[in-house]
Amino acid sequence: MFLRISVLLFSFLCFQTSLAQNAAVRVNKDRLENHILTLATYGQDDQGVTNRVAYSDADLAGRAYVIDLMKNAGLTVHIDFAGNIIGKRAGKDASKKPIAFGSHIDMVPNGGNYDGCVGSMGAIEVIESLNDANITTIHPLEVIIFSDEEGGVFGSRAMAGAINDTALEVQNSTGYSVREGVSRIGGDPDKISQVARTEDELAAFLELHIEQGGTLYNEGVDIGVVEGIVGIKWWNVTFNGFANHAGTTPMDMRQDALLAASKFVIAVNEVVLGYEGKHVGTVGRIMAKPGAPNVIPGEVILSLEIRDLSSEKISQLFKDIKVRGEQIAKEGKVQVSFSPIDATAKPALTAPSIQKAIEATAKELDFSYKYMPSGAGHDAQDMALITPAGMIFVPSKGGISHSPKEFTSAIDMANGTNVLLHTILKLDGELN
Ligand code: HGY
Ligand code: MN
Ligand code: MN
Repeated sequence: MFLRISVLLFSFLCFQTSLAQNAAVRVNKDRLENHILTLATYGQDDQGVTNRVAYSDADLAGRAYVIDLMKNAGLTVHIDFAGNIIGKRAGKDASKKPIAFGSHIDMVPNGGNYDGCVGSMGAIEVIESLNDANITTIHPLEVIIFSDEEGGVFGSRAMAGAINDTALEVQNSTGYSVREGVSRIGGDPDKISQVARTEDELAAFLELHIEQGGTLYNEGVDIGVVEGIVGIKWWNVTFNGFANHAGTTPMDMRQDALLAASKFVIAVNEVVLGYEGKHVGTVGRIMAKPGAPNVIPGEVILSLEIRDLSSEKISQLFKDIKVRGEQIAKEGKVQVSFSPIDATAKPALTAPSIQKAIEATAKELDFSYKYMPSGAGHDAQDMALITPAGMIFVPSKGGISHSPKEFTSAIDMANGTNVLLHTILKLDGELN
């Protein structure tokens, strides 16, 4: 009897001690910053600006660095058919579903070193901090570095089973199509459908990310608890006119595709501003053919992007924009056509239970926090289709992002990573 009570008491004390040890663990700020700064050297030019668009040589080199970091942290690493890098760490109970977390390391052209990288290096830092503190979680853990996030959350969409063949033909600024790019990074475009994970495969997904807006930075708030992530739709809009001699064709006889396209750019802005709400619409790319000073442009292809938390709102805005485009084309004696680009991210809400876990963690760690939506797209929005998902935001200086001027301080990155670490530990104790 005495022996049994002693054993019980001993186990209870061990449990309390391990809880106290878990509560005390903190990430290594300097190591995290060092990894961020080293990752930034992959694709860096002489001016110190990094270009690491998905599928570029720089992306390949950056991914190799990240794989090394993951292996050195003791993860068992593999690349799935979509090119996602997945690192696994066993838990105490192999029958439990893994808790997954991660982000992306690819960039937009001329992007910044923090978008995606903070969540990726933060995820690896969580593993290293657990290693340092000798903590084994109950659930297995998975670090996921998603492929080609900036080309329409490709890797996470594949994991959510939302990729069609047309998505493989989308080209990015490297000139590679997704099909070619996926092969370059160790995936297999013909087996993408096998990457899809079922709804009961993961216990949860968490993503740490810079806010990419100025709210946290301007208000001096440490942590953003993300409530939902906007949907994003892209189209190619093509104006076809008639390429003709710019010196001999009178002004009233032209079918100038670029003139019509220019009016369209303004119309997009007017339609978007005509509705109340936080939706946005952008023409971010334009190409005029044949592209010579002495030829009236015969064809213009431009991009159209619309974002909102509501799919209905996106459809309504597109409908109005299309009507305006057709009017402009008619007046300019040109044709217009709209073709969707298969890079759609659906609007997604994060799981309230995970929002609460992030909030409770921020409070325990004594950080100020704020609930907020995300105007940027993220891998978490597709992961939300297959598992309860949550996002942690940290401040981004001046709200600048998709720019080499993007910056998040080492302390803010460490704060967010500590919230990520302790939210994982909290969920590890709470989830089945
Ligand atoms: O474009 C976006 O919103 C994201 O940064 N991929
Ligand atoms: Mn981005
Ligand atoms: Mn990102």
